[in-house]
Amino acid sequence: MSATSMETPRQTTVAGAAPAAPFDRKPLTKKDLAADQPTWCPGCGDFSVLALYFKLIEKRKLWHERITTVAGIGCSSRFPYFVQGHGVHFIHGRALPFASGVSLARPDLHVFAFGGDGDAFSIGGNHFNHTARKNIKMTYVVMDNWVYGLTKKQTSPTSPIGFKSKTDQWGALDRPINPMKQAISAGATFVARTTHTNPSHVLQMMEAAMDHDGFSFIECLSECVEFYEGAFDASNPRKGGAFNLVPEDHDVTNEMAAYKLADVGFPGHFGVFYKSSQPTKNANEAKVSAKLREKVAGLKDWQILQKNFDLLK
Ligand SMILES: Cc1ncc(C[n+]2csc(CCOP(=O)(O)OP(=O)(O)O)c2C)c(N)n1
Ligand code: SF4
Ligand SMILES: [Mg+2]
Repeated sequence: MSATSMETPRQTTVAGAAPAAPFDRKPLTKKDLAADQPTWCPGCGDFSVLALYFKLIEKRKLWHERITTVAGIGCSSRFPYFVQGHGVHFIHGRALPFASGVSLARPDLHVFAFGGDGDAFSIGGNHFNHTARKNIKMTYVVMDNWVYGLTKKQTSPTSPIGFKSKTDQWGALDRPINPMKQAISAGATFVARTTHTNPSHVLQMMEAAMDHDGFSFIECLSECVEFYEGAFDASNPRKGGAFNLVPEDHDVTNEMAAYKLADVGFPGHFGVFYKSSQPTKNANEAKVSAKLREKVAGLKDWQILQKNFDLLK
């Protein structure tokens, strides 16, 4: 069979499974995927996340028509600019509503959303909660640097108390949110934590997240060397810190146990905290849609639309 994407048959994703290769075709490599020289500062943790995304695409043979890369606004959210593929650099805090639309309309591809702690938990906080509770199938990687990087050092929702920034010159006063607790309590069905300083672990978490049928969330610590240097040293063995994996006896299906794990002070644990199997909005909507289609069998899509408009008259 020809290897041109024009002739590639549309493939429906089996619930929970990563899109599989329909026929022998060379995987995309970093060379095919790198769109531009990232404009991040030298040493920024975001480089590592991008490199591992390329690795994931190559390893899992995710061709262009099988994935899309969505982000909001921020240094981390520049991500889709640097990926040669389908994607969008959207509005600050609105990556998830956009990603939800793609996910619901295109069950044949996997949506990856990337962004920062501000994008996810400040302006996008409500979208985060609702996308999680609706269990919309996608993978959301929050590159948490505990600061607003792009706008040059304001306090973010994950900045620790006492952090001195342009908005808190005498030190941050407000208690930070805990992304893991937030995700678990919002209803995310896959919740994991990793750090840019451990590349193989980042890749492992991304793969597990992608294979999950539902809303999969990863908090990836990603150091802002410009405005919060050394923030994560305590989690980096090369800087004298400790990288502790989730204990082997942790039950990932136990929500309370996951919550307890998330309560451990920094550097905490790394790995999958929580995973549960719940119906996705994608599956629920598909059922409703199939039922309604039975009632209008034989009509073309535009005729169904016209019927709906007529009802509104
Ligand atoms: C509606 C809107 N409000 C505010 C901004 C300004 N702004 C751009 S990025 C950003 C925060 C970025 O922080 P974060 O999401 O943590 O990403 P980082 O740059 O740290 O990766 C803000 C406040 C904007 N672009 N749009
Ligand atoms: S300002 Fe910080 S987050 Fe932004 S590119 Fe530079 S190091 Fe990375
Ligand atoms: Mg940030």
